Amino acid sequence: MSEAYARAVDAILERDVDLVIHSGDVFDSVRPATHVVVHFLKQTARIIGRNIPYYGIAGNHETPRLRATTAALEYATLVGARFVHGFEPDYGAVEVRGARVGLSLVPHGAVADREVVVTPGRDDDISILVTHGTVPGLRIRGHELGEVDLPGHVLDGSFDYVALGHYHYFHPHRPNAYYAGATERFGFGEADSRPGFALVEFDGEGVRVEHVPIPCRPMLDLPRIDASGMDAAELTEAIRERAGRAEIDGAVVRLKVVEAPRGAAAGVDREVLRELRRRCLDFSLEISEAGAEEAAGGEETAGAAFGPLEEEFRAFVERRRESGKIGRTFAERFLEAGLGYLRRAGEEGPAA
Ligand SMILES: [Mn+2]
Repeated sequence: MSEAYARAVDAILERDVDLVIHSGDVFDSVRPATHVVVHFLKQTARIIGRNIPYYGIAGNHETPRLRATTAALEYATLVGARFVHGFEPDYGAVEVRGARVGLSLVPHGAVADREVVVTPGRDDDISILVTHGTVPGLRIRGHELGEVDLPGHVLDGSFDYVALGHYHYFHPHRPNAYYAGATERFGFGEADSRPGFALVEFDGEGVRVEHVPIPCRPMLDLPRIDASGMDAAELTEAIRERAGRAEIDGAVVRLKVVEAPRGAAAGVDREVLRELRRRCLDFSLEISEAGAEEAAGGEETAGAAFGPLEEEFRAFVERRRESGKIGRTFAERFLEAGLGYLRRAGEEGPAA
């Protein structure tokens, strides 16, 4: 939860919508920090303040493991939004321009470990299913996601629209079932995503879905450098050349170097790196030495134990965040502080 949610609300209010739906993972942990909750409530209240009904469900990140724990999303009711966050499907209906819109709200907790069947309300003019998880056949970067938590029958009810949450990209599952996509990027794995939300229009015949992008800080994953046989000066030049070909100013930038001969990384010109760090909002240079990739089983292996320290630390923080053990804001600060120490240690060298 960050400024991205405020920008999403700005864009929503510019568009004169009749209803707002959040399909889950408002928060990235079961116990979000107080300032994160307060920010969410303030921005949510801007929507309610315009008399726009707001419904939502809990995603996997914010669903408590223990049923006795109250989800932070319950706070949303205090400002007039309705979020279903328990372990049962729920239903709500709202009058929109003379039409009765029925919402079947199926939080992640209701699909996680059992079979649910939901069907549209009998008197609905427009029926919408809101749920959170992985649909069958969802492919990310050519890989089919193994674990499907939204089996076909959950989605088979004859709803006019299915609002899906979980996958961070705007993505059609069926002509009337879309992942809205996330309002911000959650790391370099999503450098190519466009944060935003789905604008859904019903015209009595069918449904039209459009992606509304929202402003975000640029994130660039520069083409990796194969440093086989390069000495420190050549590697410095290759880094300078890669950075020179992209619009890096103010962006969050990552550059991976692989197969660097032993010792070449330590000899990269510090002044060049300092200049890149001045220009970028964040410049992350990830160098792995010759042989490291094979040992780690290729680049897809997140958290392999052979990468350089920076990479390993990033993977560690990312795993903690993914598992919900730490929140996004804390993870960002922790990562920033940790990388700062590592860089300073690297720049000062063992003599200092
Ligand atoms: Mn999720």
